[in-house]
Amino acid sequence: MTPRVLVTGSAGQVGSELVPFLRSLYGSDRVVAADIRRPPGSGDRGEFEQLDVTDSSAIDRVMAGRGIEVVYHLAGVLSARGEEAPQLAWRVNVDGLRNMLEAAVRHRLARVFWPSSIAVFGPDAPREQTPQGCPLNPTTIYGVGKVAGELLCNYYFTKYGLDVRCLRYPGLVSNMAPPGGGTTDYAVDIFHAALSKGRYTCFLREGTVLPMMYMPDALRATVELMEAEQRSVPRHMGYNLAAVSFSAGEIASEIRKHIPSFAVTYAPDERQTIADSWPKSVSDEEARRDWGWSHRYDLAAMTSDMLAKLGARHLRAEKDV
Ligand code: AKB
Repeated sequence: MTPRVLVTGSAGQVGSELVPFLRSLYGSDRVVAADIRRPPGSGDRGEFEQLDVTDSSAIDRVMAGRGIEVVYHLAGVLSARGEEAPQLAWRVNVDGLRNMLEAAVRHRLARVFWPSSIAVFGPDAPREQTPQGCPLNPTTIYGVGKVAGELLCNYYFTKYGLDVRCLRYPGLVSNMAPPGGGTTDYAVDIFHAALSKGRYTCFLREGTVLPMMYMPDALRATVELMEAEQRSVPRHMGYNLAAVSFSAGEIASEIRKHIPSFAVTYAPDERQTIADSWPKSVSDEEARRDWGWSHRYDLAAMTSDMLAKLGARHLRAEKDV
């Protein structure tokens, strides 16, 4: 029998694509979406719970009421927003995770997924092909919370045998969900701007290289990790996960192959400091070895698919006005 799954942060960047993906795999009635607010127009799109993850009694109520067996705990505040509101970031990202892990033990959940990030690394980590095991000294509250969260995940595995699985996502590029408060969001904004205005002002410098991934790869990685045999997942802190690394200038040039007149200017803001503290590329050797991870989308394939999917949606929206 397919287990009953809860996805927190279901209206966020990963959640809004992971929920339909999981429903297509396991059936709509097996996947409950939860977020702090009901997203507009979601009324007829499957089971939904309004849930604040900082409220542990609310988590208990949903888990017991819905008979939850597996959780994808995605609720979180991203890096740039976290620097504006560090207390909120800690409350949601770390206290929320601890509440979820506690509830998972109480309700004897079979498995929990939690997203970590390349933000666990700081300026003293090697910038290229950052290895799985190296100093974790992040300089953002988001990164500090991700390190604390990974340690919590490992603690709950060691102390209570809770099967927590965790990926260090790179920056994610999605043609569905709008970005919200991340440092890598420029790589999504740039596509919308290219299609709607033909020009874009980027908040990072042209040469800033970051590890990135197209959302279909991220969804597949998440489900492949969660479906892997327990013996193939010896690591309960975050696995490094990689696909492609590119600079802001390189993605602009790739888009220009499709839209030759696309113009980009660069006006770095405070997010540049965050980007400068992160790796340019990470080594995901362990994920590839342990549970057979392999990415499918490079920069060219991601750009073609993004422009095709977003372009069709922009055309439809224009026709509707
Ligand atoms: C962010 O930019 O905050 C996230 C991340 C790399 O974790 N996309």
